[in-house]
Amino acid sequence: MTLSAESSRPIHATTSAAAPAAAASIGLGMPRIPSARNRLKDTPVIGHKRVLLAAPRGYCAGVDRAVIAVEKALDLYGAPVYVRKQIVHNTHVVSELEKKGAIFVDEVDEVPTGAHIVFSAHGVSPAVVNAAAARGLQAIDATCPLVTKVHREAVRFARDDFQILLIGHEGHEEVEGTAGEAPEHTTLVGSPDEADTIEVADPTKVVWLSQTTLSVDETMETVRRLRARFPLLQDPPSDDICYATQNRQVAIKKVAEDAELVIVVGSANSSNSVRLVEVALEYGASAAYRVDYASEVKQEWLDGVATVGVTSGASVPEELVEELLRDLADAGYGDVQQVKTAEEDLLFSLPKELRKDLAGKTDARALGGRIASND
Ligand code: 2E5
Ligand code: F3S
Repeated sequence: MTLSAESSRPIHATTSAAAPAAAASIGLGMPRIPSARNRLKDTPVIGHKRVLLAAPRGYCAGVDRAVIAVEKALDLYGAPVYVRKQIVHNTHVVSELEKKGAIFVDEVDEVPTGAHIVFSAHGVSPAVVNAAAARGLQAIDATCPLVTKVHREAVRFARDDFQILLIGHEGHEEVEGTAGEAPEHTTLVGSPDEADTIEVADPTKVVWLSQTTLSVDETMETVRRLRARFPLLQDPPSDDICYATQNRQVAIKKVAEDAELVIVVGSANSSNSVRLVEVALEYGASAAYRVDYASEVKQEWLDGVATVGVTSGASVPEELVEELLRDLADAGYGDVQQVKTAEEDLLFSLPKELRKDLAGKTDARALGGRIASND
């Protein structure tokens, strides 16, 4: 099985050694945002009030690359630059890019002929690529390279005439893109229960692939139930659930063991963020909530809570976590201890369409450095 059977093992984005799980007090040396101060009250609890701050959290390499791709496209070509779907599933990121001149559309036929269009980090099917080309659009593909890897696996297994059991959530853009590589060969498996009922044409030629942002534990349960029915089920050549998803789940599991309340910063349509809430509840948190912004935290969530766990999804800018930490400090949770379960320092080079147009410009990302080449 390619997916780590010990689901609590941290996955490293690079070859650097594992950082031992560590809890160290860190200072909040950041300027205070003047709005909505002291919204949360410092009420007494039994015990010492503190925050356990999960690490890794927040931006992954694919999100960092996709957001910068839109910004660079705006710099290079001027506004507007069109983006198909949300570049990443985060309300704040999308609204900030809109302010800079990005226009988010649902489909390529909403984009004027000849304009630049960025494909989101979640990837697109070949049908979308072809529709953009037919319309004469200048496409910049910001699909995360780790999503592209799953697309390539789908193409290869379809060519070898396998039935692909794609574990993922119906309607999610990444699933639509991956399934669109081989629609005739793909069967979606949406949950462990569905594994008990799906039908296959030839049980000797089946492989499972997955969305990159699922719960590792739930996915392993789905695979276990598939394999009970189809013993010759093949594994993907390497983990489809990406390093960032796995690392954030490992970190929040550790935090949840000691936190009564866990707050996950992330948007409602962000699969990996929603999974962090579920994982926190499964690993011991009495309560866990997802918020887009700190202002959504309710006073009653903190009633009687000494230890608050905090993390954020892979599409969440750190400034939103900082805002939450400031609000929690107002409520008496000024002691912030970081719980670090892995180091991450992976960066992906920008989409090739941008690298070409950036050539000759002094852009550190375009010029390489320690950035991984991914195409
Ligand atoms: C591309 C995987 O977690 P989600 O898939 O819903 O997306 P996201 O935008 O919140 O996180 C980044 C991402 C992008 C994850 N594929
Ligand atoms: Fe890519 Fe994983 Fe991030 S698939 S966009 S590295 S959450």
